[in-house]
Amino acid sequence: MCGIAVEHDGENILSIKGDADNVLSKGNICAKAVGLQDIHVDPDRLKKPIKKVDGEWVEISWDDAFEEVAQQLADIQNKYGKNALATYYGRSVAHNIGALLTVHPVRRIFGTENTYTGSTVDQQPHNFVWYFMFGHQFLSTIPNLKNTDYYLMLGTNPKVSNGAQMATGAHTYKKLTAIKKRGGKVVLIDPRRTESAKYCSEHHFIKPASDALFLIGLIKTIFSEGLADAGRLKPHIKNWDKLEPSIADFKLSEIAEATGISETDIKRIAIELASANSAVCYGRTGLSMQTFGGLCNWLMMVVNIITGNMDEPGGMMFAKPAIDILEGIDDARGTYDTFRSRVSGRKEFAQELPVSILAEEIMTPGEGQVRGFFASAGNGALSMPNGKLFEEAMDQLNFMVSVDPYLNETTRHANIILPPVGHFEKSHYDMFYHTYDTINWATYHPPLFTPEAPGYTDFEIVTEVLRRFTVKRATSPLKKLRARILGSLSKLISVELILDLGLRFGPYGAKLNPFSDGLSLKKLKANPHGVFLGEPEQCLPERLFTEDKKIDIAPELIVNDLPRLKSYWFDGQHGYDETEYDMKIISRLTERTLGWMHHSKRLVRGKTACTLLMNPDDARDRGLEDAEEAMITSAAGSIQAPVEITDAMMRGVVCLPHAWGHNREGTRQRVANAHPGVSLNDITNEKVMDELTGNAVVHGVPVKVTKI
Ligand SMILES: Nc1nc2c(c(=O)[nH]1)N[C@H]1C(S)=C(S)[C@@H](COP(=O)(O)OP(=O)(O)OC[C@H]3O[C@@H](n4cnc5c(=O)[nH]c(N)nc54)[C@H](O)[C@@H]3O)O[C@H]1N2
Ligand SMILES: Nc1nc2c(c(=O)[nH]1)N[C@H]1C(S)=C(S)[C@@H](COP(=O)(O)OP(=O)(O)OC[C@H]3O[C@@H](n4cnc5c(=O)[nH]c(N)nc54)[C@H](O)[C@@H]3O)O[C@H]1N2
Ligand SMILES: [Mo]
Repeated sequence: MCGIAVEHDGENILSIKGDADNVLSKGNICAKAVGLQDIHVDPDRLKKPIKKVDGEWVEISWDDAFEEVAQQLADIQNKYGKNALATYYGRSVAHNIGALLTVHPVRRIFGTENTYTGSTVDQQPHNFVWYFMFGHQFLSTIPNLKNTDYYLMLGTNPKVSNGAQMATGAHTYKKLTAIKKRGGKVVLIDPRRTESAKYCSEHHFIKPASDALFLIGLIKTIFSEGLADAGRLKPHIKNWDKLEPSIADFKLSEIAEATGISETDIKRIAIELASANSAVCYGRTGLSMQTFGGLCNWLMMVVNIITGNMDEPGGMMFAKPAIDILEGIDDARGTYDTFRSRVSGRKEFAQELPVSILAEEIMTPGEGQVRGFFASAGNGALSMPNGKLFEEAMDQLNFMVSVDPYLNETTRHANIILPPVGHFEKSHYDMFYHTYDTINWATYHPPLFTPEAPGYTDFEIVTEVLRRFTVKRATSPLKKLRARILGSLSKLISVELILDLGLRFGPYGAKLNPFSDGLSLKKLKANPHGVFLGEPEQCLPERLFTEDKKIDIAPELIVNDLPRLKSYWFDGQHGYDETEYDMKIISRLTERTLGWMHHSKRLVRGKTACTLLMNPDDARDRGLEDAEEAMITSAAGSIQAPVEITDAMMRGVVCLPHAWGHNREGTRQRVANAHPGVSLNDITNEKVMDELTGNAVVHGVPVKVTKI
């Protein structure tokens, strides 16, 4: 979302710099922005549809491609039923307006229960908790770092990630420094002393997956010290009396032992946080992609609420985006357990099933078996737990289409790849991420270059497939005619039309008044650096989506997961053999790049990013030297990576970046393949998930590490 200034000569990009006048980012950018230049000119980026014929890829016309994709997908549903077709979107949908706008129609028109996204290897436990506490899965809490006096963060590494669920305009670490400068405190809880630690006041190692216990320790202390006070929100909270009893069984001494953080520190942090003028407790993927993702996210909300920091400056606040997607679509609020998966009976959340079960849905015969696959914007082979199994599964499909600009580890399993135009060849408005705004603002970017003809955006590709699919699925000539007419009419709907209407009828909109100064697409076009719409403002209880307009501080379903936490940590019910697997592996992001940007030469050059971080004592015990290749084995398999010895790792925990492993045959990505690394998800376990939410567990996977 950072504003970038692209200097070009009409065809070639000459430079990419931070846009100093951008309302949000004020000139800050990270390396990834600059890397876009390489992606733009990468000869491996696909420009035309390709089809696999006898194992070879051949270019085909767009018309043939659309026709065949629509026919194949329709045939599968005609023959085997709706659920025989699965859909999947990865992360490149999130900052991609055209792709994003296809999610809803794809769900409606394909109508399959086999709907999957990268959310369930990511942030879904946040959405789950917001749904049960606030009544809407996207009523997202955003840390108001600008005004806070005390920032407790767990399982997030903002120096590298820029903070994740807060649209921050890069250089988030500057905000940490600013908190300290004004006399505040920043506390980091992470099994690794990360790149962010040096911008914090203190860092504590924590044993992977024990954060829920740590948070319970804080909550118990806040109550026992008489510091629990929800302030202004008190009358709008229900089930307050159920909270303390639900955690009564957990003892501080046992929590200290399990987490590795002393009782004194837990108590001190709790008292400091609760006594600060303003404070905020935030955690991201280290908390959501672990065994207790749901509990962690609930307990974080509880900490913020009982210290009076929910919907308060310096605490958790809420964005008020120019296009309010929360008000737009009613069924986007969330749903739970309205259907279950065929093979293992997993519950849906928000009309999605956990991506971890996709392989079994493809590989298990029987009625409703997945045979067709529509995939877009994700490289699941590297990003899903047990990606190797997922690759085997994709090979068993009758038909797979990928909407993706690259022939990579995932799309190589497709029958047809439909590549959207480049990132500078389509317009952009960050519809989804504005719900995570740290300031309220809006910006629109027109396309910079004209694509090679014909050149279709994600939106145009997917809507065309849907149009033809609908005609092919229609069961009578009359229905076909209707589908054709509706299809033609739907061509009048463009991304720009949706944006203009969304902006005009949003909270800052001009409506249809030509004299209004309110927002419209025209106004955004006239303000290329963005339009500032104000600091976050208090909005509760009005903004709550619960029927009774109350926050449920102890949702029964979530509270009922506490016995699992207890038996995992205190009764040895963790489901793996500790003598065999004596270490835990966690992930890290790569600072300069991310998955699909491994195609950028300037981002991947230099020494390999794909090293196994290990504590010196653990290395010595195993006779491992720095830079030596080690074998890492889990219940799912083995990989090898060079060891990087560092006391930044907690004992018993090792760390590898994810999204690497460009060592598969049959891809077309010379830059990435020249810097392969290994895929951590070759050894993560798709069978282990957060039982409450169904989210994948990629942090804290039990492994053994041995000398080769
Ligand atoms: N450069 C770069 N930036 C990115 C991305 C990228 O790939 N590269 N990806 C983007 C995306 S899609 C996302 S979702 C965000 C993610 O943003 P963040 O969540 O901030 O990402 P991570 O750096 O993975 O932070 C997770 C942290 O959790 C820690 N951790 C692991 N297990 C545990 C545990 O059990 N307890 C605790 N307390 N900590 C644990 C890890 O050591 C790590 O430091 O980043 C975004 N930004
Ligand atoms: N072990 C482990 N696993 C993880 C994580 C972890 O920390 N550790 N992190 C998880 C998280 S937070 C995330 S978000 C996922 C990320 O995993 P993925 O969602 O798989 O993300 P990428 O690997 O970046 O793949 C993005 C895909 O989008 C394609 N693409 C790029 N631009 C466009 C476009 O404009 N349109 C379309 N249609 N496609 C495009 C790329 O070619 C690529 O195929 O991984 C998850 N998996
Ligand atoms: Mo993510």
